[in-house]
Amino acid sequence: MTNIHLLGVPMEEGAGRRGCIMGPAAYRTAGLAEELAALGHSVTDLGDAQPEATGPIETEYTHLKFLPEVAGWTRSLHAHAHALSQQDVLPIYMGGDHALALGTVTGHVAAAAELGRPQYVLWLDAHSDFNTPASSPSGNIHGMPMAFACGLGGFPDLLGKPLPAKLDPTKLCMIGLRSVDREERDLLQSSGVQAHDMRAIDEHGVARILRPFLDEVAQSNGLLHVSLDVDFIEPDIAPAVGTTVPGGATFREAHLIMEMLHDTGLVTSLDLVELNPFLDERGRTARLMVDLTASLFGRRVLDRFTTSY
Ligand code: EXY
Ligand code: MN
Ligand code: MN
Ligand code: MN
Repeated sequence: MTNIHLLGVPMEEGAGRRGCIMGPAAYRTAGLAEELAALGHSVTDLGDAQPEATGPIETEYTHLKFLPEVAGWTRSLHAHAHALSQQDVLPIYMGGDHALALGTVTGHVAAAAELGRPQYVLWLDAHSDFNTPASSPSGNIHGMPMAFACGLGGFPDLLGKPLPAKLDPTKLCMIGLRSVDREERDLLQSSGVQAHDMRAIDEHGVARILRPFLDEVAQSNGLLHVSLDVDFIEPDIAPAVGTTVPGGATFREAHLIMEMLHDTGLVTSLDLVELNPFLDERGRTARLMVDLTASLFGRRVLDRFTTSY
């Protein structure tokens, strides 16, 4: 039994189009809390987080969009994540766009450093979200959170203080990549991120890619934050996302990852991001994300007697 705390993050300013603000409500409507409780977990819905108020944020990179708003969310979520990691709970951040990881990941990394335990991150995404302000082609900050968490240069003062601890890029494993900008790719490779593109899944399967990473987390007594972007999944079955890229993970590949994560018992925090309910088809993407989360928390595929999509 896990003590799960749900925190809604109704933010959309990091993304290039509107709609992710409705994500937390869609997870509640799709029954996330009820599904997790039915698996025997204790579930507390903390309601929605609020951004801190900030003044203007200075930067030489004038193409960065919604800087004060994103900074306000980053400060708030960093504090929430840091505080939640000091309780005996497993937080699920119901996004909201992927810029929320600027706060959640840095908050968990800071808390892990205080504990003296290594923090690992599993990034399930079509994109590596490893742009810096200088490399970003769009100015959309949801394309940058992992570069920020790893301490790459050029970022304005989003956190309101220096990063308390940097994420070690060699402890960051990305799976599902199929849209990486040119300069972003160079940054990824020079940083030593464990990056796996869709071709790696095609050639080896998800189990062979994931298992060595999970073994590494276990052997080093690490903490594991998982960040699941809707666009990791094939858009034919998960259309409710503003950044669809064809050739994503199949239903079974995504579930297998969740099932393997459950078996290890290593996951200590989770982001569910980029769900844009405005783009959904009768709630099917929200329900798929709930089902994947349920697999991560112990639901077995053979226990599913209905297919509602
Ligand atoms: N790499 C592109 C950019 O930086 O604009 C696209 C980023 C999309 C990010 C989505 C959420 O994963
Ligand atoms: Mn993303
Ligand atoms: Mn602290
Ligand atoms: Mn993405």
